[in-house]
Parts: sequence; C-alpha cells; structure tokens
Amino acid sequence: MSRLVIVANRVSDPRERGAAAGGLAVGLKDAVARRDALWFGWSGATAQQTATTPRIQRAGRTDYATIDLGEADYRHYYQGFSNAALWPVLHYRLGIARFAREDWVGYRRANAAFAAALAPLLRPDDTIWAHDFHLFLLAAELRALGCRQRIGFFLHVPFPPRQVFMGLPNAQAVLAALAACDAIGVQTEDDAENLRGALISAGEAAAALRVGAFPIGIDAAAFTTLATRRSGLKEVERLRNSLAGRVLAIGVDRLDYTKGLPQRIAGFGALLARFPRHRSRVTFLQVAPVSRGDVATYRALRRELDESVGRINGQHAEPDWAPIRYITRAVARPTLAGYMRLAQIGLVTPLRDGMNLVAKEYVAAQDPSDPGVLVLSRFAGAANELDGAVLVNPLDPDDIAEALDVALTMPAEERMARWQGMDAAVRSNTAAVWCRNFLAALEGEAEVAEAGQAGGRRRLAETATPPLS
Ligand code: ADQ
Repeated sequence: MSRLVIVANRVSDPRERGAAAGGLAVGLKDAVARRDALWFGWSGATAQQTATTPRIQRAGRTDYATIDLGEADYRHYYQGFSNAALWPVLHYRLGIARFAREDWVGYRRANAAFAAALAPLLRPDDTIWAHDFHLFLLAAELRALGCRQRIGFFLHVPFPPRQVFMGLPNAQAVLAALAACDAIGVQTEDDAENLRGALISAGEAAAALRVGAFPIGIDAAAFTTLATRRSGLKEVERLRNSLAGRVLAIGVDRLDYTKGLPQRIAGFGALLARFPRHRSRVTFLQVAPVSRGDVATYRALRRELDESVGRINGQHAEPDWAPIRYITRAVARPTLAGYMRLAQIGLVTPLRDGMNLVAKEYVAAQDPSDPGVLVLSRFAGAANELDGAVLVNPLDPDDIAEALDVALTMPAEERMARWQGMDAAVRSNTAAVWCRNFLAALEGEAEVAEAGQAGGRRRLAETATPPLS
C-alpha cells in the first residue's frame, strides 16, 4: 500500500500522542496504523524565518516532519488570513472578518513554503491528504512544483453559501487553487452543495464533481471506555459529591465565538428566570479553555463571558448553590469523559460547526441504562446524524431555555429511545469509517486511472461521479 502523507497546519509531537490525545491524530489513527505514513506541518514554534528544511522524527511506521513558522508568517498566515479572515467567513460571520492584503500575501507565502519543504520528501506513489482551511492553496503549490501524486483535501469547518464565501476578497483564487485536488471532502451535504456552487461560479465546474460529504466521527468504543473507567475516579467523584444530588448540565468547547457561549449562558439564565421550578435543582458546568488568546476578538469574548456568568450567578445563586461553574483552564480529556458521563444534559450549541465532536463524545460517554439528554444546535454538522437530540436555534436563548426544560423533564423511556438511536449513529460512523470512505474516494479513482491510460489520473477524476457521502 502506498504511503499516506498527512498535511495539517499543526502537527503535534509524537510523544504527546497517547491514548488521551484529541484532535486529528485520533481521527486518523486507524489509517496510519495500517500503512506507512508521514505527518507534515507546523511544529507550533516560531522562528525569525519559516524553516525550509523540516525536522524529522520517527515513531513506529510514521515519520513526523515539522517546520517552525517565521514571525511574519505566524502573524499574516496564521493569525491573519487563517484565523481573522477565513475562520469567520467559513462560519458565516462576514461582518467580523478582517481582511488585509499583507495577510493574503503571507497566506500564499506560507502555503508555498509548506509545499516547498514537503516536495523533496515525497515519493512518486504517495497519497497526500491535506487538512483544513489553513492549506487551501497547498495542492496548487505542490502541482506548481511538479508533484503529480494524488492529493486530497478535507475541510473540517463549514463551507458557507456562495454569496457569503464570495465576500472573501480572495475567494476566486482560493477556489481555483482548490481545483488542483483529486478529491475534496466536507462534513455535510449542505457544505458540499455550497462548495460545488462556489466552484461552479468560479469557473471550476469540473472540480465541483470531485466534492463529497464525509461526516467525521469519533473512536466511540475508546471514548466509552475512557468515560466508564473515569466515572469512579477521584476528580469525577469530587464533582459528583459537590453537586449534592442536583442535575448536572455540561458544556465543553474551545473558547471560540463560533461556539455560541454567550447565547448558551443567556439561555441557562433564561431557564432559571422563566422556569423557576428548576432553580437550585440544576448546575451548569462549562469547560472552555482559552484558545487563540492573542487575538482581540477572543479577548473580548472572554470578557463578555466573565460578565454574564457573574451576572447570572449573582442574580440566582444561593448560599449553597451557584448555577454556573465556568472553567477556562484545560481539563484532561479522560476527566472530561468522566464528567460527560456524570452529566444528565449535554449542552452543545455552536452558532455554526463543521461537525462538533463533543456532541458525539457526549453520546458515547452515556450510561446505557440511564442516558442523559443531548441539547444540540441545529447548525452543527452533527445535527444531521444525531436526530435524537433536542435541537435548538443556538442564537435564541429562549429556545435554549425551553429545550433545557424539555430535557430536565423528559421521561426515562423517551431519554432511552432518543439516546439509543444516537448511539447507533455514533458507533456506525466512526473516525475509522470516515477515513476509509475519504481515502476510497481519493485512491479508488486514482487506482482505476493508473490501470487505464497514462496521465489519466486527473482526467478520470474529473469525469468521475461525486464521491458518496
Ligand atoms: P473544533 O472546533 O476544535 O474542531 P470539536 O469538534 O467540538 O471542535 O472538538 C474537537 C475535539 O476537541 C474533540 O475531541 C473535543 O473533545 C476536543 N475539545 C473541545 N473542547 C475541549 C475542551 N474544553 N477541553 C478538552 N478538549 C476539548 C474542528 C471543527 C469541528 C469538527 C472538528 C473535527 O470546528 O466542527 O467537528 O474540527 O473535524
């Protein structure tokens, strides 16, 4: 089997990739266990200039090649174009996007630098799989260097309707670069339709045929084991005891403005104000470690949350009960799994989310004999699969309050029936299945092309039917 080359903005150190690790490494675990692999990306460190020669470490059958980013690339490629322009636009938030020519120049420069450092490491029959919006231009840069390998791209975040995406000043160039890929994956059919529409309007109709929906999953069995093992442990017992028999609702997110945290907090406040029977009976624990703390929008969000949590606690707390517990420190993943199992309500209300794996993890963490209720944003990709959740409009605190009331009063039989359907979905569409489906779309076609006429790879891929979702 040919080697799999995984390219991602950030590649974590192999020594930090234990059973408790999260992120892309978990999603791709199955694929890299079965073949030789090379991870390539940013080390997370900055230097004066972006490195041209990667540092390579080997662990088992996998090589890890990382480069440090130069200060200017960190500012313009990472903080600028990726986080301040693409991230909001892709999450439908044109109004808060910040565009600057030098950010676009930095983004192009960094994508070209990634390609230039990667190209010498490539073997002719490698399969290359690039991940996420930081690397929209990578495939085109590799092609410009003469790379003819299969290149796939997966977008982890949503793709908005064409009219929104075209608000990005460099939309046309991004779409043209994306057309250099042999397979393009997104999370949902809606995202796929949006991306196809954008590609067609950019004159890249052939590339639109290579777009498919591949909803990402989790390693459900491993997460259940983690949650079950942890549920009796010290930190989780401490939380259980501190609740004094009250219901626990939990939210677990990165502190990001797409996650709908102010509206969620307001929704919990509205529950207490509008449904007084729940006062003093439910505690909401929100874990939201600071991410991208050096970006102004994120600092403002943090201030807003500090204030609203303080206001609601001040208004409703009693000497022996504070309605909201809010933690901005990181909590270890195994402990979080134990907390999720303890919580009777999982509150997952992003304003937009490609998928949202926390929703799936909450389902996998539940006790089958007494499962909790998932309250889920209808604008998370996960809502397509988790139809047993109580779905809410995450922008509407009153809707969240009403959904919480439904969850808090739901009969055990209904809870069980809803959870069983969701659990079956989470267990059938795992991370391994996601990986296999995407790679089948990327490599299946290419293998047929190789068997056919020389140079047929791109042409055949262009005329193929869209990969299945
Ligand atoms: P994220 O926006 O990071 O990912 P999400 O899918 O919710 O969002 O979480 C990814 C992982 O991070 C999960 O395993 C989760 O447990 C972990 N995580 C989240 N908050 C955490 C916290 N407070 N502490 C510890 N761990 C935490 C992007 C897209 C998503 C998409 C994923 C995967 O934005 O829509 O689901 O990629 O494709």
